[in-house]
Amino acid sequence: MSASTVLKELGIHEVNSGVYAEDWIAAPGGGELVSVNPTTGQPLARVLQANEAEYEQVFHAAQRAFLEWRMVPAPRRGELVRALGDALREKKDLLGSLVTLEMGKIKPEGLGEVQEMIDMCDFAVGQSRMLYGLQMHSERPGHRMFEQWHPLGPVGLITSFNFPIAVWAWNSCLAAICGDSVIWKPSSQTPLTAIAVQKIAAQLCKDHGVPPIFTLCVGKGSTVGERLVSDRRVPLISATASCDMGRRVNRVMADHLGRRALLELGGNNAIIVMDDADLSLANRAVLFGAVGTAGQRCTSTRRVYLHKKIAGEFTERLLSAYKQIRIGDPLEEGTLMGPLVDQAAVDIMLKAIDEVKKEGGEILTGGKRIDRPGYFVEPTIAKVRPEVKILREETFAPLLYLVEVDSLDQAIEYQNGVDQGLSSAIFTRNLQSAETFLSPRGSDCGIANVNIGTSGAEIGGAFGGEKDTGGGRESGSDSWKIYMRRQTCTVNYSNHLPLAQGIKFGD
Ligand code: UN1
Repeated sequence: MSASTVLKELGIHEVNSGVYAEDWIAAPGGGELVSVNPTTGQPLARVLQANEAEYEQVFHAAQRAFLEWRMVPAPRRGELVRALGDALREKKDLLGSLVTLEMGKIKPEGLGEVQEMIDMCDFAVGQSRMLYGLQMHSERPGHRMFEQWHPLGPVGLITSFNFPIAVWAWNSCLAAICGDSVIWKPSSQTPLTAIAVQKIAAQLCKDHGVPPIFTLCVGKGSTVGERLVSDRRVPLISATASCDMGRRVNRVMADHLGRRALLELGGNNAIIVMDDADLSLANRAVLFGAVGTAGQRCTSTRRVYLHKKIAGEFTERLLSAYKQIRIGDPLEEGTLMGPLVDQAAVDIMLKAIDEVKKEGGEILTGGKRIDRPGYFVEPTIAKVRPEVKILREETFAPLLYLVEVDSLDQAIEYQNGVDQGLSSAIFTRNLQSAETFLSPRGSDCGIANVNIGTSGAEIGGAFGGEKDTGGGRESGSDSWKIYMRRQTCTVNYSNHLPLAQGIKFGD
């Protein structure tokens, strides 16, 4: 299918409104944005962004929708999300292709992204009947005590280019069943994918006769982003971004007590390969973790700690696997790695490679930009000493560092010795090593895996990380709770007024 067919089928025109309040705003006044195909460097289409006044319109629409939606029973809210899942199933191929066109990940990963949305819909439909609160036994006779969960309000959602729509689904599906509305500010690198999803979601609300709980506000970070983050009427900001951007969000929100920030920031993830590991498994995991999505996942593998006994053999195997990587048009079958998202991403990678060299690292393969249109780079492996500074930074690119270690303890120390704490993995056949890695003195990350890589997490678990990764948790497990407010209630059905803690007061 050609690019123009994909765009046409998803309702994308040459110029598009990027702002949806109760309906599409015809000609938003916040300036034009050009969406570029990173494979060719050529424009795909243009988008008109929101200005401050249009942000206000979006906020009010989301607020009005919330006031109505919060009174709809949660299982009925789930029906909307079920229909969303059905619509996504129908459009899976088109949306997957658009993700590939606009962001540059290979088509199977584009399809995987849409599948992640579909899975999230299924999960949320079930969850809509399981917004459980606990019941406690009151210490007072004739009293009942329990907690209940109420909808929170309009949720501000800031998403990143690398998972332009899956992260929308993680948040929006749960927000919807929890009775919230959503104000979505997508990445300026992937506005078309956002518009395509918004069209589907908005139409569903209309078809189901429910308030327009999904809104969209494409705009500059300096106008819409700042406004959303500093808007105290928005009780929750869920942001996937860099650590620097997360720090900014936290600083601004610190002035507004009670507002919540759900942050999913930089990863800098590591894999430990022990001397008893299945090297073929470990190799495949490192390959997918480092080269998949051209190294542009938060969960991408950046560092590998190799036990010295297998370091040589593992490195040989990995280098020969890197020779097989087919780089090219991500829509073409058989391609394993597409382009980086833009020129800035290429520059950042090349700068990091310079840094590696300056610090005495050895480039084992790659290291250069590829001479063709678009933003292609060579997947790169560098052998470095454990103390080099660049190991502490997350470079959002296919740049992998190999480090030799003497023992499990040393590997864990190095792995944990960075500021970020998203995903981690160990390859070993030794139960003690595996369990030590998972124990309180093991990995300090939000995700810790044994014999699988750092990336490609399922939606059923809570997703997120510790330290500079921001501490937020999204998608599965009990992540729904952040989209609701907890209320503890005590009901007295007796004729007496006993006080807690046995206090006697005036009788
Ligand atoms: C991200 O890169 O922001 O675990 C999310 C994974 C995906 C999600 C990554 N399920 O790689």
